[in-house]
Amino acid sequence: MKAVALISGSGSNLQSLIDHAEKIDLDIQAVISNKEDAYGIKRAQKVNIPTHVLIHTQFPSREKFDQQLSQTIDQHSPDIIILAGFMRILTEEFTQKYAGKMLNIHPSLLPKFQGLNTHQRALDAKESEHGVSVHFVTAKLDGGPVIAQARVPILADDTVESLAQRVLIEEHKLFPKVVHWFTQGRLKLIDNHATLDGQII
Ligand code: NHR
Ligand code: GAR
Repeated sequence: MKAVALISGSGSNLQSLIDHAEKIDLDIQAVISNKEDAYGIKRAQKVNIPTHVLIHTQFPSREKFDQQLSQTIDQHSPDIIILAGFMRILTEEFTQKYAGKMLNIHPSLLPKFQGLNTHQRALDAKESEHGVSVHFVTAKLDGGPVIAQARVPILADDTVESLAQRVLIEEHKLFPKVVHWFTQGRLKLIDNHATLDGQII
């Protein structure tokens, strides 16, 4: 299945998808970054995946940025759009255009800690566990239907870095698994519910 991945940073989740691509029937046609120094661009180049850099600050509005993003995505006619550490909020128009075809990985146990700085906020809230969620992207920021989660303990001496590292290990396992459900046609967004094999998750 043809995919386009959107990134903003290191791209370790992108790397995990690249590493699993063949066995999950994923054909990553292009990687798009809104940051020109994102290390994920290099990861894509190493395996000859075409890359595009669209720097959001060079656009007069979110709408214009998203229009260019959409045009760039459509050049590759993907069946799935994967947000792998993509850090720009998308307009309602954009999310509606790709409804049911766009997945995001978010580093918290949604609905807890939507938005940014999730690891710091989980530590500040003295949570005993934390984790990662994969969800369908809708206009509602980090509010689209959750598909799957993985949990990790929070340890007494955790820092943002140690906790983020523990969560990332789970991210790298969970995302390919969920993407595989999608490429197999098992995972669908129906009436704003995530469904697996026709059952609401
Ligand atoms: N867009 C929509 N409409 N819906 C979602 O669910 C989205 C989305 C865009 C990105 C990822 C999300 C995350 O997993 C995501 C989900 C960026 C921000 C943010 O505040 C928040 C959540 C997410 C991504 N971005 C700032 C902005 O002004 C910029 C922050 C920065 O550049 O560091 O866009 O966490
Ligand atoms: C990951 O933890 C991902 O869940 C998170 O950023 C990190 C990206 O790492 N995503 C967000 O916060 C989305 N706003 P990576 O670039 O190494 O995959």
